[in-house]
Amino acid sequence: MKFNKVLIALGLLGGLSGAAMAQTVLKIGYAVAQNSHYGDGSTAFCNEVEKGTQGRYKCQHFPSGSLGGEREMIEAVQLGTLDLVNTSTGPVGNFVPEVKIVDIPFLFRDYDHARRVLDGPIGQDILTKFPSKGLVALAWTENGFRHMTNSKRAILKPADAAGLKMRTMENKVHMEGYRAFGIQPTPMSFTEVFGALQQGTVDGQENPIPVILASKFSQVQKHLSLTSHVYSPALIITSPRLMNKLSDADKKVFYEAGKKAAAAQRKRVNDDEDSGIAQLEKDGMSVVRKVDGQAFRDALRDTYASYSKEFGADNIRKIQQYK
Ligand code: EAX
Repeated sequence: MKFNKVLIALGLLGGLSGAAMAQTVLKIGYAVAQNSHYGDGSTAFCNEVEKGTQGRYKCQHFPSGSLGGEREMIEAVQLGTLDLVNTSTGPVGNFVPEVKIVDIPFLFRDYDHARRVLDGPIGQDILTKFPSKGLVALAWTENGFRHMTNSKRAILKPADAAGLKMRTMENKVHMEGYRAFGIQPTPMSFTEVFGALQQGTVDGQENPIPVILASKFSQVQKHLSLTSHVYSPALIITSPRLMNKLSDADKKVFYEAGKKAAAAQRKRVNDDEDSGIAQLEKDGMSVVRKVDGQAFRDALRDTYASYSKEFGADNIRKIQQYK
């Protein structure tokens, strides 16, 4: 009799641990190398999910655009062939138009301003617009303030950038602004940028320091100008399909993991900004620190009039004046 009880207990234990330990592997994709701000953010997210679900969920990383560019990965999340993507807002406006307003050049004063707007009611309200598009945005992570690089000449003011063929993200708000600087914007997926710079298909591109570092653009670009012409937010995005499978407790874990990802990714952006410019100089880039920012803002005056028509002057002012 006693032996049976032990057998039954063992059976139950085996069953329980088997069931409890059933593990779901989630695929998470991002366009930049794993040793980067995106890698840090995604790793912090996955560690928190694994810990918070006692190992019932863990991640498999697909960095460096190994599953395609950001637009393709967002489509894959919508289709259910990818579970998670950590992406810039670059192509997101094509899926969720309400996001486009945060891509306006010179909209944010500095990192503190941008982070508080996105974590505050304005940013959180934008996240509520995703489910109706078959997506769920778990949190605002970060790409960083974008700067211009090119192989031709130093850029101090718009006139220096005029005529340059610059790769841009697939983002109409950016392209409209860059045309006002006289740039010929050439939208392409991030997965093609290094090759296009190397072959000279384009003269330059624009990205935050962490991306320029992680993607070794110093090997194919001579000039870096610290234009800070636009703040580039990022997001961790999944699908209603995945979220609907989660218990309420696990949903909480995923949103908490989003916060952890944001903190880790923003920290890496800060660190890369602190040490990265000197590193890029060491790697042979010639850096313009004193850019005429006002001249770039002035060049955007008419474009801001069209942004106001598209997004509403009040909405833009609300963000600009957010304390
Ligand atoms: O999000 O496409 C870009 O230039 C982005 O900054 C890059 O994919 C990282």
